[in-house]
Amino acid sequence: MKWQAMVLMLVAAVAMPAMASVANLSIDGKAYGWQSASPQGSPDGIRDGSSAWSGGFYGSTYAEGLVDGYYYILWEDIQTVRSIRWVGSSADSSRLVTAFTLWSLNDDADPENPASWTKIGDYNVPEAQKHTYLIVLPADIQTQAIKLSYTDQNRPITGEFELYNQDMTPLAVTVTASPSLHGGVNDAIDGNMLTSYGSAGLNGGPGFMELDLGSEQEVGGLRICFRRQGDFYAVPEAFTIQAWDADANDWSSDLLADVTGWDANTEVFWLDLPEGFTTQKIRLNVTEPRTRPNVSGGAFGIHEFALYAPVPEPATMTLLALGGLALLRRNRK
Ligand SMILES: [Ca+2]
Ligand SMILES: [Ca+2]
Repeated sequence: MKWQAMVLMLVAAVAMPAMASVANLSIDGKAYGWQSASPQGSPDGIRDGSSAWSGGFYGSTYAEGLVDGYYYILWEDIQTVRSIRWVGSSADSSRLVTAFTLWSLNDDADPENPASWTKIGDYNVPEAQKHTYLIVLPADIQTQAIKLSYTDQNRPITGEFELYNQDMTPLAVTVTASPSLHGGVNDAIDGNMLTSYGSAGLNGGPGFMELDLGSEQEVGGLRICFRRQGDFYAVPEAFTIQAWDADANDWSSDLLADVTGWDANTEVFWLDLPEGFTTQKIRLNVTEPRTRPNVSGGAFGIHEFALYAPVPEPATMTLLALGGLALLRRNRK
C-alpha cells in the first residue's frame, strides 16, 4: 500500500467516529399541517418529544367523519428516511389515526402542491400497534419531507410523528422494576407509548428499572420516555444510568449517565453509549423523584425504555470507500 493511501484512510477513520449517534438518528425539521375541520393543537405538537394530552398533539377531537387533512415534516437537506414512528396521545385511546397514506417530497418541489409528493404506501394501523406504530420502510427513501394524510377519519389525534435514518426496532429485553404501583413493568417495553409503568410513592428513596438482554451484547444507545400525569407522575429530578459488569458480577460504578436538575417538561431522554460498548443489563436509578402532591415522596413513570443496536456511520463508510478507491487508483498507476 502506498503511504499516501494509508494516510488518507487513517485520516478518514480518525476524522469520524465509526458509529453514528443513536440519538441523532431522529430527523429534525419543521412541521406543517392542515385540516378541513376543527383543528386542535399546533403542527409543532407532532415533533415536540411529548405525547401528553396537555399540549403536544395535533389533530381534532371533534367532527368524526368530517376531518380531512394531512401533516408533514420538512427539513433542510435531503436525508435518508428508514423508519417512522407514529404515536397517539396518552390521554385518550379512542382518538386514533387508524389508516393513512405516507408520501415523500419530490426533489426541489413545493410541499404545498399535492402533485409534489410521491406515494410511499397505504397503511392500516394494526390493532396491537394502534397507539404506537413503528413502520420500517421497505427501502431507504431520500427526501426532504415526509407527509401523512388521513384515509380514516376517526377524530385523528397525533402525539408524535418521528422520522429516523435507521430501523429503530428496539433490542429484545426483559424488564424488572421497583417499586410498582400502576401498570405492569412490561408496559415499559411493549412498544406502546400510551401504556406505562408507574412506581409507588418512593418516600424519597430510590426507584429503579433494569433491562436484561439475556446475554452480553453491543448496545449503541438508549431512550427513556418518562411519564407525566397531573399530580401523580412526573419526570425525575435526578437519575443515573448504570450497566452490568460481568467480570465484577455487579453493577459498574462507572455511571453511563448522572443527570441532575432534569427539566420537568422534558419526557424523552436519549443516551449514546461509547463505541463498542457491550453489556448484558442496563439500569435506570431514579435517585431523586420529583415531589407530587398526591404521592408520598414522589413517584416516577415510564412509557417506554428501549435499547438500540449500534448503527454504522454512513459518512465514515463513504470516506473509507473513497480511501479504498484512492488506493486502487494508486495501485493501477
Ligand atoms: Ca407531541
Ligand atoms: Ca408502553
